[in-house]
Amino acid sequence: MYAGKARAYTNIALIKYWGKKNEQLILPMNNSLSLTLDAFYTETSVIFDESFIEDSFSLDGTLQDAKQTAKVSKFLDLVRQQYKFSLFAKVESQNFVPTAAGLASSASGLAALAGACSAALELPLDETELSRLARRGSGSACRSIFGGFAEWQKGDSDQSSFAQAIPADGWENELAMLFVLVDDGVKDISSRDGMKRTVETSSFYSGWLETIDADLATAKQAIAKKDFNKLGEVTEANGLRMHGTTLGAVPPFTYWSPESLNVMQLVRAARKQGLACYFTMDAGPNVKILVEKKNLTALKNFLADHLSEEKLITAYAGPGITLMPV
Ligand code: 2P0
Repeated sequence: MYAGKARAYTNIALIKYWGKKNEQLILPMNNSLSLTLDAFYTETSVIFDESFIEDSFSLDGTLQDAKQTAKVSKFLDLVRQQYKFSLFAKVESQNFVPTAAGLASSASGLAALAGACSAALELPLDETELSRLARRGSGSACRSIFGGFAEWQKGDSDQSSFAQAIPADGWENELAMLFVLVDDGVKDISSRDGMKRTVETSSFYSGWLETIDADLATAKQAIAKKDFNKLGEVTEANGLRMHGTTLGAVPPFTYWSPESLNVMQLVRAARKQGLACYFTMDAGPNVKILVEKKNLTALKNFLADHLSEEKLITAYAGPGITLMPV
């Protein structure tokens, strides 16, 4: 029997990953930059054993169906193939999210799975290699190997595409991210499908690629200088540009709901009152607001006049992946 367990935290991109140049290897079109957060994480244990006749996967104590298990098996197949191993596995995952608000993340999930596999099989992986392995499960997972800020270097091969930490001299601990949960009845388009459709059909996608390097450079400069407004401005602009590409896709789509737009307007209104805060969004209607810790209470007070408090979840910078006792 080979057993391992890991905990990985989710991350939110400030400069987004949007589009693959190689779907099988999950090589992205552009570099991305994220902040790992403490509020949402996944713990996953993996046991490989001769007695198992197939892979099984349970999430939050519930055994998953064939479709859900197939996604996990696909990753396990990769590990088995890469490390010349043939046993089936029992995978047990627990998502720790403050509410059942659809915030479960493939980043924390696949990073934890990669970590648990590497622990179980005692693979001698350093952080770079673990990041590469997690990337094969889900692109954004490669950034969750690291705490604080991380940049995913797109690379041009399996070998050269991985994330690395961006040291910020502890500045990340002065920041907060406020999640605003937005109810939405619309059926999701997964980020995987959404980015694929955008790359293949959006006439705006070339504009995304033309501006990404400048955004990334601005974000890294802002981190180096601990310049919150500069980081916030480029975060907000880059997120909007990513979402802009979806409107040029065929057929067009958007992850925004009317309530998302309301929250964006509230952030702009807060800024007009002198409160420095900036929004970003991912492949869903929730809005995340980047704010300095010292202004968090003021921001919450401002939002309280417009939103119910249950819609808000506060997150701070989180740590990198940790291996745990089984
Ligand atoms: C990001 N997203 O940088 C971007 C912004 C969503 C919007 O990475 O296909 O689940 O597994 O590589 O990592 C979500 O995409 O996609 C994502 P796959 P993933 O955070």
